[in-house]
Amino acid sequence: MNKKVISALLCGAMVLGTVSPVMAAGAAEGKTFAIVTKAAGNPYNEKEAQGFKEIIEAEGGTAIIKHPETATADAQISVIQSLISQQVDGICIAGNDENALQAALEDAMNEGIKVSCLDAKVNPDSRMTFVNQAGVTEIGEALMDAVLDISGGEGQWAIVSATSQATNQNAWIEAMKEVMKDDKYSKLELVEVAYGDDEPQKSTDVTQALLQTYPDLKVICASTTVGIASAAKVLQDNGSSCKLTGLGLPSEMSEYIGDDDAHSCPYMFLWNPEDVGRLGAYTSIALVNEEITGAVGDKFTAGDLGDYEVTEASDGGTEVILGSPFKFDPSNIEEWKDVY
Ligand code: RAM
Repeated sequence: MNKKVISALLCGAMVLGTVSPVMAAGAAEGKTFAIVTKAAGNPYNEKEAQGFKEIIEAEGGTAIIKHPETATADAQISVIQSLISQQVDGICIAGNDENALQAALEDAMNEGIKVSCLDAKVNPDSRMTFVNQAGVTEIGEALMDAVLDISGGEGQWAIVSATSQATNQNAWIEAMKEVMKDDKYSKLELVEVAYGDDEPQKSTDVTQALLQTYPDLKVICASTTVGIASAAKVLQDNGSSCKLTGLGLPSEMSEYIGDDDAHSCPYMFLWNPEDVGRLGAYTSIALVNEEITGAVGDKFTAGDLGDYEVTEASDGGTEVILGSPFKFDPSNIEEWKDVY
């Protein structure tokens, strides 16, 4: 069939309404899409950016990857300003602060740049939609049940988080606290939330400090991939009786996952960070092509990831949820450690 016949048939089908809004091949053609992560030196951020770039380039666009020097709002503001002057078409950002980026991101949107966020959200006025890795409550439940199970149902536990401003971390911590109100967790005592700022050394230091301050600590839940890898090493090297769970990259955690005393982490959770980046890319493309506006009910197809719908987020803005958290334990860690 020649091209004209195919396009005539497609047009006819569209008029009849029989073709669903599948993104055309080369949907990013001639456009520039930036991803701004939290900070350089975080393998999770690098994987997100890798997934983003892969899709933008496969769709014929130009991808710009920006890893700010530090995980701060200020570092991201200067990156956003330079992307505005470069006149990019889309920005997808993992916010280091919920509100502090608003002026810069509003400037970007006023210039016609389509702004979305992924991983850690910025407030509803600062974004068109948020690509969320998994439901916040679902993550909170998975982590709390792990703490309950690994502690044997009672005792002291602590959280190792990233920065105190990280909206994803704070939302998960709030969700855990909410879940913990249920009677079945009544014998658990959350003694401290420590911040390792997604820096390996600081995460190591705060883990050591927790062990010193709370000699009876039963479980540490590290809700960050950087924090969990550092905490795993401290606990395992010390032969500590305190166990670990949280959110980690299988590639960084395989040597620590096990059911016996020689391993610090019985099991943990995550999702595919490359897929977070891929969905961020598809969302940016759909926004730039004005296939969606980021409003509740908008639908689009994200290549092999499947069909997605924009839904209402708990902060009054909107979000697109990638999927559910996945559990990594001794039975499957070998399979996953080479994947991400
Ligand atoms: C860290 C970052 C990131 C978070 C993961 C789970 O790498 O804080 O934002 O989503 O952990």
